[in-house]
Amino acid sequence: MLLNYKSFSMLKESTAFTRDMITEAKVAMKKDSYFIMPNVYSKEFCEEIKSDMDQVNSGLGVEINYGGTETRIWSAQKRFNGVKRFFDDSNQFLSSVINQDSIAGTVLAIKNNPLPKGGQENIMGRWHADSWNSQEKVFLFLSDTTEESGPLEFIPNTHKLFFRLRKALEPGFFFNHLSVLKKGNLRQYGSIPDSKVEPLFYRGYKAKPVLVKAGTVLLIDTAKLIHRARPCKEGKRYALTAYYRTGEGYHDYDVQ
Ligand SMILES: O=C(O)CCC(=O)C(=O)O
Ligand SMILES: [Fe+2]
Repeated sequence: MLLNYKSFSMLKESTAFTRDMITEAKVAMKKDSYFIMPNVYSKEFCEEIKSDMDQVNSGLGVEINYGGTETRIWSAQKRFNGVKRFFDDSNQFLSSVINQDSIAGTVLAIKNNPLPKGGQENIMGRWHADSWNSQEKVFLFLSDTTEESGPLEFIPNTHKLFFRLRKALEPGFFFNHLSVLKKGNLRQYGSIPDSKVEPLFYRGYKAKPVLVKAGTVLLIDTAKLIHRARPCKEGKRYALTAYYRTGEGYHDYDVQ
């Protein structure tokens, strides 16, 4: 009880997250490794950040991928007021949920336009888990997501220890066992081949695309749950991601 009171009292009046959200998030993270919260931020708040993002197309900490269809703006909390507020809220929220003082290493502001038609190279090989040890991310979806807009999707129940241990032993799933033997290092696959993920769907696992309205927040342990950004085919996708438990300086830039 004392611990709970302490974590509640860390919340300032102004935060977007309620005590009930924290209580429920604690339970959900232990059980499912994710928690979705609709209507945390207003449409106006999201629109302001989107128009800020539209002003930035290049410079320090800005990456353009997928033939110009994706813009990644790193350390966005240092650039935009709205993102700074999300960063502060998210830090307080996550600190309370995991009972550990936490500050996001960076906030990524990401924007996707539809991929050029044809070409499979940007479609396959997207499934992955971020690392072995827990790594929380807090997403704020700034635009409504649809099946076609390239939503984040993940496979529930792949966070369970039994599943992960079994798959760690399966050659070519998380690890390339041949290279482990040869080089003696446990190199994790940057991606899990689609051919290894598809059989999961025949065995009862189901991908869950995060289809939500703008203003929804998702807390997820992306180290544990297998996930991907589904390719964007239609519409625009804007989102923020606060990264926790990342290495020192990971995609953190000294922008003004
Ligand atoms: O952008 C996304 O929807 C997912 C990206 C991803 O893999 C991650 O944030 O870990
Ligand atoms: Fe990831």
